[in-house]
Amino acid sequence: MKRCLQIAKNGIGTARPNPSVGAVVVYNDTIIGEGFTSSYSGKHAEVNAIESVKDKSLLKEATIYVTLEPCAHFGKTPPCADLIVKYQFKKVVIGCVDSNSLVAGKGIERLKIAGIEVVVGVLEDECREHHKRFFTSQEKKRPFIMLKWAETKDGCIAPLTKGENRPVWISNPYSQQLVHQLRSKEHAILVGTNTVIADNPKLNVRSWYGENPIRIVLDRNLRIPKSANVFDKSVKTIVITESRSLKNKNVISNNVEKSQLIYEEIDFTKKIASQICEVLQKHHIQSLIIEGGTHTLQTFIDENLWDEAMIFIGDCEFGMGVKSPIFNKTVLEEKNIKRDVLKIYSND
Ligand code: AOF
Ligand code: ZN
Repeated sequence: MKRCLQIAKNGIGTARPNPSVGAVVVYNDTIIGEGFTSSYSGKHAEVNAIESVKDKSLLKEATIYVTLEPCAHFGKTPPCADLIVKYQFKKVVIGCVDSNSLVAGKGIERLKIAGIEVVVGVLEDECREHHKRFFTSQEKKRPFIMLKWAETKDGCIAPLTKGENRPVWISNPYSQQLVHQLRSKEHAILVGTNTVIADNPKLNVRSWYGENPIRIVLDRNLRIPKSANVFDKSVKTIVITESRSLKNKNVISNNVEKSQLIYEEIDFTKKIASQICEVLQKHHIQSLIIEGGTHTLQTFIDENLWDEAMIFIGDCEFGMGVKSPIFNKTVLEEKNIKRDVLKIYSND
């Protein structure tokens, strides 16, 4: 199962919104095949693992290990459980159950009915952690949300003065690379209007390899200039705005699938994080990294819509500056939910 988790990492960022599953075929204590989920709408991990086995006659005596319950439905591909039954595997070892209602135990049931020995729950926590983006979107009907910011030793996220000096680099070059690695794993990246106007970020993956996330920008009054990097059309950008401003500017969003620039309307007078989550769910966006600014991050914290936070803490001090977001301790305690807050210091 550890090997399954290792190879499953290869599909993060490409399999989505499918979970990147890892599968390993073992015969006589030897790995004879392995595979992970192909790019979206492609083959599932089990299919790739089985196809990689040269001598299919060995499968009758083999065990297949998978991080996620084999599927039982006809989606973009036929059921993996049927394929495992067809080859009469001896045993199937599963990391965790698939919470997709189309599967949810039906894959396990099908294998058992066919007389195959099934073991469920091997490295279950690690497998659920690996599939956290998929599980969050299936179970909470919203994307997995990672908060990310850099702050100074005195708890500032940005200097007070805007303009020429921005963006100000708080953390070190290694953390910049880590941020780009994080971006390559997440499906979308979100920032608020002020961050776009002050920093003109590209929000893409540069110091790492992998796919660029879809850019989500909040722009209530359509204040972001058309020349901003987020509108360079190199990556899909979704602008979250207010219907009033959309009507005023006469912007039409059509052909949503193909368009590189999409406008979505929400009501900014109500809680906005939950509305943003609904928009992202509609676009099948499975995970989101929020990179600021303070106000945007704080909105998601206050509405309790986040899963992990990564905070880079630099060596410098701003004295006067924009304060970084604050976690609401009572929400954490009341909800008793496992929250991951990772602090990374400049000299780490
Ligand atoms: C597996 N193995 O490698 C993955 C599974 O539309 P489809 O056919 O691609 O099915 C997508 C669903 O299948 C997905 O929502 C999840 O429940 C499961 N993913 N299952 O047996 C895999 N990626
Ligand atoms: Zn499958």
